[in-house]
Amino acid sequence: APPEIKRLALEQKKIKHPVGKRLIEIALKKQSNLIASADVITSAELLKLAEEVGPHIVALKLHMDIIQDFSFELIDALKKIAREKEFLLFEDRKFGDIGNTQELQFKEGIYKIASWADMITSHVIAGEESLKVFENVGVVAIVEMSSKGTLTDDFYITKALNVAENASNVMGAVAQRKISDDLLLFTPGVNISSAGDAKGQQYNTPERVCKNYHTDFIIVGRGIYQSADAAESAKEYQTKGWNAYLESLG
Ligand code: S5P
Repeated sequence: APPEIKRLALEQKKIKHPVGKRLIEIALKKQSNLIASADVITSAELLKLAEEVGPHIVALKLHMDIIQDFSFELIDALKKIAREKEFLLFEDRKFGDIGNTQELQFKEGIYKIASWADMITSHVIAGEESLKVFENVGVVAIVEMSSKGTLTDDFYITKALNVAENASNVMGAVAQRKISDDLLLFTPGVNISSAGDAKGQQYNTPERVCKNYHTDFIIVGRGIYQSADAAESAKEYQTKGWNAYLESLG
């Protein structure tokens, strides 16, 4: 597709948040709408994966609380790779408590997420004011989950999107459906070769989520980090995701 279509596609979104703008900038530059989910459990595995997938992604999604040997040396090393390979650090903490507790979980404890994360995920179940504590970070609201039997029904999703759209620090939402142009849409549960797992996860292809849901960013975990060659499969998801995204523009 011609470059002007690419520009239009992402700029049509009315994203005001600086982290959202930065993510769009990286996506256009790298021609990628891929976020790799690094659900590995050691620092060594995480750094190796970050190096391998780095050139192909716009952000690396993390669950820092599953790392057995967490340290701030890991954070420094990750930040260095993120700078060199141009991607953002996205902590998938899925906060879900009152504002005061979320603030402590965000800023304090072992991980001090506020000191290094560019983006975080949060449930919006505690209401709009509870989100105010996430300062200097792009918030991605969980409005709909990918798993079988999730409680995020249409009624919940409508209300959750309303909270997300009214909070100025929210730059996007995680969902399995089209949402408004005021938020970036992030869709996990993406896998080329699997339909799901035995623990409720449900998968769609990059084509399906881009064309049917008008997803901006696909999130891929096991499809990449469990493959024989993470760099090669990240490249494949990058190409498939970006092509599907361009085709979804019609
Ligand atoms: O609804 C959701 C929301 C998220 S953020 N469903 C999800 O699967 N996720 C996350 O995406 C999940 O926590 C995991 O880190 C990733 C999916 O991993 P995969 O291995 O199933 O691709």
